[in-house]
Amino acid sequence: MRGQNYSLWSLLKHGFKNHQTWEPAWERVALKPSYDVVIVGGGGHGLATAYYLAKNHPQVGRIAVLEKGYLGGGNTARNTTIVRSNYLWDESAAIYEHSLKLWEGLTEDLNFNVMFSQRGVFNLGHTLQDMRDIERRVNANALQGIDAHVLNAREVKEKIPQLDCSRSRRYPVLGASWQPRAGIAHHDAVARGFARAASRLGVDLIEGCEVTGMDISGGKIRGLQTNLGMVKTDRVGCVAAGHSSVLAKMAGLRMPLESHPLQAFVSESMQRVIDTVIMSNAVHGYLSQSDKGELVIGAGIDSYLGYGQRGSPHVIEHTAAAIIELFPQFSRVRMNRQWGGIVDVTPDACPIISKTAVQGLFFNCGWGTGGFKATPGSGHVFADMLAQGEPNALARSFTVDRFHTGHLIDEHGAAGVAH
Ligand code: FAD
Ligand code: PYC
Repeated sequence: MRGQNYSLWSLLKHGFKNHQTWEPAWERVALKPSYDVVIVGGGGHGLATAYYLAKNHPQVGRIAVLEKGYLGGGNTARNTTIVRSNYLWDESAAIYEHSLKLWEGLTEDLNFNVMFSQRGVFNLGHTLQDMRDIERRVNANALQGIDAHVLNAREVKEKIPQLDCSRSRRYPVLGASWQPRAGIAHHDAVARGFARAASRLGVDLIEGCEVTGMDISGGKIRGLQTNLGMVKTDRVGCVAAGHSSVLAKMAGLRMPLESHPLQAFVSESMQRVIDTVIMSNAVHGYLSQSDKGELVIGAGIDSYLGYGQRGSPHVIEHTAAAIIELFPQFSRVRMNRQWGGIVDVTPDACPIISKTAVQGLFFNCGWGTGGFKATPGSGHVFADMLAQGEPNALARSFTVDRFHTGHLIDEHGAAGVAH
């Protein structure tokens, strides 16, 4: 429990008292009638935004995070926690690498163990075109100062002995890209760590508070309607992942976003067999093993649009087949749970971090299937935007204007999950 201020003695003491004397990690407060800045969405990104805003820009004044459910209960709770920065284009590699560097110091910064484990990520190549794309991306990463390597099939087999690399497979493994500094973190710990740190800096975290409308007049945001009453504010940051289009509509805006289900599932717990993260776009599946011993398995997106957090059974079937293709020995592992989240995908598979036509209203969305890894970086740059009203150098390329100017940043190949 490094970094959490819990000695063994205090764990035993609180454990025997049924946790009744534990201090709450963050303060429960009532919604106030007005704030200087309101962040809509209490997922990892919203909480990170609040934390960096309060920490780096205390002059902005009173900050609230409004969350319709419970903190970190959306995609933050539902994702498979892969963190890496091996994107193709300089703009995205820079923002994800900024995030990865923040991950590397996050436990210390928050004084909360976010269980960031740099166990490496492999992106497998199964065709000559896959291998050409991998080489191109790894070469770009070398120029960007990002640790990435091309491995051939023999080198992959040495590092992942359990992987079936035989040439007779339907999709033989020809090689992989490997980022050693990549890995996984604990999703709940990340949300709680940011929530606790933000609360300690005076941010009001309001759960069960759904934004239902926006007060806009004279082209400016004046306040928000919520199920708990009206809130006056002249600065709003929307960080609502799969529901960004719903919020945009309240302001009369249309974002270039599609909302798709994305599924994952976990197996029963077992001894440690996999100590890294393996992804394959060609067979449509990826996997790691949690600290509890479960195989954490994810799929490509469900192709239809929708807000149901479930997904269709055929995607589960297809993904299970893909995993067995890679690891035939897992065919007898039993699955425990399956779920879906809603991801908001942009036409170029890159996020939108932007002001809008409504003065004082900002959006941070469109992280699609890959936003967990961006949590600290996204919060950091969006906090700058909310404080200064303009994007900082890392966010500048991600404004919504790019869909008018045509300066798209196509990261479909690096998205890691088949779209
Ligand atoms: P969320 O945690 O969804 O936060 C948004 C919050 O806004 C929610 O809590 C929601 O309740 C709230 N909200 C919405 N509307 C309102 C409203 N009107 N009023 C108040 N609150 C509102 N990314 C990776 O980098 N690596 C991965 O391995 C990975 N795996 C994934 C696997 C799955 C199955 C899924 C679904 C996603 C995965 N992702 C992954 C993507 C990642 O989860 C998201 O990009 C990221 O979590 C988005 O963060 P967030 O904090 O914005 O979202
Ligand atoms: O972006 O690396 C990623 C990812 C993995 C699984 C879902 N997204």
